[in-house]
Amino acid sequence: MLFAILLGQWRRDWCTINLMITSNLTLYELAGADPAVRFSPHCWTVVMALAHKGLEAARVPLRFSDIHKVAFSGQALLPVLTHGTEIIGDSWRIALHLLLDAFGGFARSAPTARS
Ligand SMILES: N[C@@H](CCC(=O)N[C@@H](CS)C(=O)NCC(=O)O)C(=O)O
Repeated sequence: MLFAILLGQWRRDWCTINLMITSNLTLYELAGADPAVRFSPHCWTVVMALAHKGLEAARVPLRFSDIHKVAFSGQALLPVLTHGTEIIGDSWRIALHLLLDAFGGFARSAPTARS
């Protein structure tokens, strides 16, 4: 019994450590003058995809006048997600990256087509 408890704790710790190592993620999001106000539905799609996968990302609020800061992504819309050295724009492409490519394939459910 004690062994099972310790094993369970170890697995939880390991998953947490693993997540911290693997989720080198930064999400650039549209925000209002108040950076706490995040009103973009496309950015929310990504926030929900991150939550679905249980991933933590650094979230960078950008106002319309700051969008030039994601010029490194080769386009001028938000959201943009960086995952290590990968740069991904477009909420749908980001969702596919999170759900299918990068973090262990399908979790509980994943979309099969954009609707
Ligand atoms: N197809 C893109 C659309 C992204 C998009 O339209 N983002 C808007 C915010 S919701 C934006 O960045 N607008 C900035 C602008 O128009 O200057 C996606 O799904 O991510």
